[in-house]
Amino acid sequence: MAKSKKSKAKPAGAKKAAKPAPRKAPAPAKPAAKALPKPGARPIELYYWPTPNGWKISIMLEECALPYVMVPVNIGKGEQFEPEFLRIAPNNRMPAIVDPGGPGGKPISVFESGAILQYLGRKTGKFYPADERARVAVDEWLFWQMAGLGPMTGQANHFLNYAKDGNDYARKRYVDEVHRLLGVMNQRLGGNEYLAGDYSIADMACWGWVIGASRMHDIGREFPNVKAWREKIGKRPAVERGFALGRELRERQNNDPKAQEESRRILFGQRARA
Ligand SMILES: N[C@@H](CCC(=O)N[C@@H](CS)C(=O)NCC(=O)O)C(=O)O
Repeated sequence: MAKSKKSKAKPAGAKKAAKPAPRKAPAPAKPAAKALPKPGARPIELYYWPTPNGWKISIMLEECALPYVMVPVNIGKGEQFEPEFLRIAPNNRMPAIVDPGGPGGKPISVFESGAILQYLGRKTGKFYPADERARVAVDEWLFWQMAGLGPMTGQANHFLNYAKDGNDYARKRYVDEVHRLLGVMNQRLGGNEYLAGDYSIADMACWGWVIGASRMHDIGREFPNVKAWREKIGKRPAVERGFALGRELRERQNNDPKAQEESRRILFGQRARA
């Protein structure tokens, strides 16, 4: 990929950090055996902030031992609106990736975490079976997460933590829906070790959101199969590394009340920008 193209793909906000921050393996997890890049191959750029949607991709990259660099997109500062980021992720949401070695050996950018997981699964042949029946099962649970568990847990979190006052109906609606979804998952995991056959991108997609949902419901008591699954997956070294990626960025922001206030102003009440 030409140099100028690469810099085009980078959000301007990330320029403050001069270069993409290289991926750092967190201390407790064992380093991954990196897949050897082809001579001259460039790492995948991961546009990222440490949230459940971001973790899906850092976990998949770690699981596949793909070389990558993380480019922070500080969504609390509005870096998701930088024109250069919007060029690769027009929905002003992270995660997104740029793979310099895309189809035909040419760069490709991908936004939407489900599409990224499927792309990486097809690229590597890992965690996304080629057999059509097995793939349909993975897609079912992946889309279940994308359309259900993720958005509903996100809304429940909003009404529990950011917009409590006067919103009893909304809070109950979303917290109940998360409860229903956890019940569906618990049922599924009753007879299955993972959501769709072997450990797959569907499990990776759901895991971070189950961490969030576990703060809303007592999953140990009500959904023991979900809890056992969450813990088993959480112990995978690649999951530990993917989950830890950029944690310090978020902690820095969480410890700064001014940054918190600014972040709410940017994240809430968004409307179309002409
Ligand atoms: N459907 C998208 C959702 C991504 C998403 O909601 N990302 C959030 C962080 S978890 C974000 O970038 N928010 C920025 C904003 O709200 O402006 C995906 O799965 O990739």
